[in-house]
Formats: sequence, structure tokens, C-alpha cells
Amino acid sequence: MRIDRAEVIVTSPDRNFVTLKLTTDDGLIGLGDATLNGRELAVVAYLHEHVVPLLIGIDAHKIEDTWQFLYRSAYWRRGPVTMAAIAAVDVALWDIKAKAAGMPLYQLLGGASRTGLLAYGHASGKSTSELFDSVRKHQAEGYKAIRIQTGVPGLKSIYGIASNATLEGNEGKRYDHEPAQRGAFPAEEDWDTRSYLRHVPTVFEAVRNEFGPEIPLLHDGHHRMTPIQAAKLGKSLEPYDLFWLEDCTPAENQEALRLVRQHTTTPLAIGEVFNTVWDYQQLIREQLFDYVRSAVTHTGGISALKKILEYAAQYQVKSGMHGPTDISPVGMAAAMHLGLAIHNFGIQEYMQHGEKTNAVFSQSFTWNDGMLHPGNKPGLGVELDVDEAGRYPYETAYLPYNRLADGTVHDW
Ligand code: GCO
Ligand code: MG
Repeated sequence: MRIDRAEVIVTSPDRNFVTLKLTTDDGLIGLGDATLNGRELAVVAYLHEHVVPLLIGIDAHKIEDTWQFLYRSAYWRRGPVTMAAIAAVDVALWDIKAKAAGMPLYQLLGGASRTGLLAYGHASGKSTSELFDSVRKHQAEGYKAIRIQTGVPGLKSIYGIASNATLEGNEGKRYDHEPAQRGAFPAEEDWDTRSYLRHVPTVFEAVRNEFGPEIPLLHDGHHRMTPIQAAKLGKSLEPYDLFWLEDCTPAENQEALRLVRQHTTTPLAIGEVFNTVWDYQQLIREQLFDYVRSAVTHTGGISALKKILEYAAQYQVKSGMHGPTDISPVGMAAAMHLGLAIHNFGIQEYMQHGEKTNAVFSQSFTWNDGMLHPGNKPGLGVELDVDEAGRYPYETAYLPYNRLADGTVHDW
């Protein structure tokens, strides 16, 4: 079974997605997600110019060998563009192998270790009452675990809160700030860490008083704090029993979490911007965190993320795979198959894709009572309608960025 055709499909139904479609000589199709939010075309070029020509004629069954060949023959290692491109090939080959076997992909990864995947959604609001409405809306949709992001008094727009996020204004429309905003330049947001640190614990106190002690609550710091500020936040949130505090410090400095860890028992999650096991080496070995945030899409695919998670398992670190809408339905399906199979599954982030996206990608997963399941179709269980995809050409879009009151650029 050889690869006969390799196509890179760019589509922008509700947002930009990059998909690799591999076709074998016996007609099996494999899909892989290569979407790198805000830098999509860099991965398209990497695939088009340097990977697609190497794939034609290879044995589609050789997943590990192809991974090693693409990683090592490039000489230049790691990095989000390279690893997203390799991920797309890896996932497409797993899709093909599982279709050839006539099995849902999770069966080839060891079989199901659980009946479904606990998923969390994103509740947010500029004010506490808007936030409560958003939590209730998520509960009504079945979510059993909820991320809490809130506006901060004095700040106009910040991560996790759409600038037009009033429920009234968006009636019926899911909050979706995750699309990088379409436009030729990144939108500017403002930031003040002291105001944030004062405000967030009051919000969690209000949420616990309103919704009780049971519901797992999460929060994303989105890389904005210094280690000592993060330690302070973790400590001040301890009474509210968070499931996790995510990306409390900029992720590239693994050592920063040592200091945070010394001061707080609030569980920590990090790694959505990481792309190899090396980004986790110290974190895992020293048990400096609790949840691996990497997506299959950005970490070299199922083969590579499975290895990271198996390493993490030896240290009681669990999965918490990234699942915003910038992970395509193909990437989400890959995450669900992997999450179902591994032993150390923790939780799966799940923001729901829009209708246009679901029309481009038909999917077999189920969402029942707060739990995801990838479904039982052979392969990933996702099909791409190329004609439908063609209706939505790529649109330039950027993630926002941050400035402090004095104009200094800050981490976003
Ligand atoms: C999350 C992430 C996203 C990222 C986005 C960037 O926890 O879901 O932080 O919100 O900002 O995926 O592309
Ligand atoms: Mg995050």
C-alpha cells in the first residue's frame, strides 16, 4: 500500500484550517491536521515544498519510519512549523492504517481504556453575572467541567473574553474568541497583572458560592505572570479547589515552575505551545506540573504525543490535550482516539466548531452528558468535503497581542 497522492487543503469556514490529505494506490484516504493558528501558510509551504514530494511512493504502513525520516532528514529539528507538518503526515498515516485494518484508530493504540472522555468548555464574561450565565449555558449543554475566564476591572479586552462578549449581543452564538481575528494586523489588547491578581480570586469565590464545590473549574493564565506572581495566584486560588491553573508563566522556561510549585498545591497545566518531548523533559522528571497541554496537531502527531504521555505517566502526570477551535475536527478526532487509549488521560478541552466547519468536516464523534467519544468508524472517523472546503478560501488572520498601560509589549 503506497502513497499515490498528497494534497494540502486550506479552507476557512469559520476560521482557517490546513489539512493534509493522503491517498493510497488502493484508494484509502488519510487526513492530518496541520493548522498553526495565525501562521497557517508557513506550514502549507513546508508541506508543499518539502514534504509532499517525499511522500509519493512511500509504504503507507511505515508510520514510525516515516516520522523518523521526516524529523531526522530535515536536520533542523523541532519548532512549531516543522512539528505541525510532521504531525499531519503521522495522523494521516494512522488514519489510513486504521481504515486498512477496518478499525477505529483507538483500537490500534491499545484499545479503549475508558468509556468516554471528560471534556471542559470555556465559560466567560466581562462581569460576574455574564460569567454565571455562561456557566449555566455550558451546564445546560452537558459540560461537567468548566474553564472560567473573566473580565478585569479597568481592562478593556483580554484573553478569553470576546470584546463583544455580551450574551445578549451574541444570542445563540457560541463565544469564540479563538479564531485569530481576520485582518491584516494583530488586534491590540491591554494588560495589568496586579489588577488581574486582585480580581481573579474574588471571581472564583463567587463561582464556588453560586455553583457549589463539586464542579471541576479550570483557569488559563495565558503566560502572563512572573514565577512569583504565579505562585501568589496559585496560593490565593487554593480555597476554590481548581482542577488546574494553566500556563501561569511563559512556557519556554521550564525552571520557572519550580518556584511556583514550592508555593502552591493548585495543580498546574502547561504545554500548548510546546512541540517536542524536550520541552517537557525537566517538567516531567521533576514533577513540576500535572497536565500535558500539547495537541496532537502541534507535537509531531499521535506517535510523538503518545511517547510524551507515556513518559509523563511514569511520573503521574496526565493528559490535558489542547482543544480550542483552532485544532481542526481532524486534530480533535486524533486527540479523542489517543485520549481513549492511554492510561493517564486527564481531561480534554472541547470548544465546539461552528456549523460551516462541521459541513466541511463530517465527523463520527459523540458528545453525551459531558463526555466525548471518537466513534467507531474505521480510521479517525472524519471526512473532508473538498468542494465544500473550496467555498471558503484562506483569509489572513492574526492572534491578538498585549500592551501594558505604558505601551510595553507583554506576553499574550
Ligand atoms: C486554550 C488556548 C487557546 C489559545 C489558542 C491560540 O487554552 O485553549 O490558550 O485559547 O489561545 O489556541 O491559537
Ligand atoms: Mg491555553
